[in-house]
Amino acid sequence: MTETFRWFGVNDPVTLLHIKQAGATGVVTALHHIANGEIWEVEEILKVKNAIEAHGFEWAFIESIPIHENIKLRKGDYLKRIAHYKQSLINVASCGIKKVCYNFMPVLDWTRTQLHWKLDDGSTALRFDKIEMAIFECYILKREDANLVYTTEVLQQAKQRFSEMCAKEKQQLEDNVLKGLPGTVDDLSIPVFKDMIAQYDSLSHADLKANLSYFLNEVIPVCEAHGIVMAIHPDDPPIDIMGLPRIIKSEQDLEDLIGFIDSPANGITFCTGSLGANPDNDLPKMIKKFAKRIHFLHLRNVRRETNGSFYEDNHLDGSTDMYEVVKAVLEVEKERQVQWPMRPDHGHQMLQDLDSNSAYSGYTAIGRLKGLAEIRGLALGISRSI
Ligand code: DNO
Ligand code: MN
Repeated sequence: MTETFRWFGVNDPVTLLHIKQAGATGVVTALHHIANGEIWEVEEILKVKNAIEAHGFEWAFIESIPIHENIKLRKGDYLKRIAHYKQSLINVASCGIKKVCYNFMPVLDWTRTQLHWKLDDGSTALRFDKIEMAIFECYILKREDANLVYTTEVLQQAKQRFSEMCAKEKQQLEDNVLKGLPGTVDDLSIPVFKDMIAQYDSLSHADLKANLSYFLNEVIPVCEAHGIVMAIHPDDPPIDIMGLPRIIKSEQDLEDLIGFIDSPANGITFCTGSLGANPDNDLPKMIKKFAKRIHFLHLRNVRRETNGSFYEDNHLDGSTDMYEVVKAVLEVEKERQVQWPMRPDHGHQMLQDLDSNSAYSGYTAIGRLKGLAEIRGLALGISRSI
């Protein structure tokens, strides 16, 4: 594995020098200032690339070139948006960056109900609480069919807890759910959000998969011509929420994905946090199975609770056996003579990072540095014994 770190650009309080001190050799970033669906111009790409390389880093992966909603919906000006996407791919390749992460999650990127959930040691973690999600859907979004999705038990608990929440807590929950990553969905209000969701009303899982397949059949030939690989990020959490179809959650979904177009360029970002929240996913087995199509690794651990809630645990703790994951990765790498770029996805907010909330949720320096260091040690130990 090569060690990388996500950087959100010049406005990120976690600077390139901080990343250097964490020991990473690669940086993962995007043109966060370009609106979704617009073309990434060469000049803009080079500015970011030069800043990264001036610090002695490689721009190891683009995360992400986002997919415009009209492409996911295959409606409106989607053909223009696909043409823009192709041009962005050609432009990044001409700058020498040929690895591109993306996701196909409708409306939102990852979704959590708590962004600062307090752990016993005083650090904080991202958390997805099923009851709070039900509260959001039933009482904040007021989605009519929400009560068809949740069990009676969950709905009863949601009703009870909602009745105990003060206005500030309700507002906090709304903010937490709507807070997408920078450059994805900013300043979203409930009415706008409801309209965005409503566009997916008649779209089934099969329809969304067909739209992903259509998109890939358009862009993968361009990738092949320019030596680019694409790597889809799985849905997070790996369940349907707010009535939106989620289509990259399981082993079967990944099999479907690679069947859409048979090319090494049609690849996967193997995120152990996202896939690990689904108890049916056997991660070491999936790493071996999809070895040929994995181009990028996100390593983090979630602790699954009963009823589908989970929180982000330390990288080596939680419901995923990180030893088995890293062992599978290193065995595949050895066999295939490859080195996958890896980043310690999210981390806890801890130590001095608790004094400020300026970093992006999940992307404070110290927690990720700790995760990276733990994984580095684990990998070293395993690599000496296989
Ligand atoms: C969650 C994160 C995601 C990821 C994007 C990629 O696991 O890694 O926010 O960055 O979904 O498009
Ligand atoms: Mn991830």
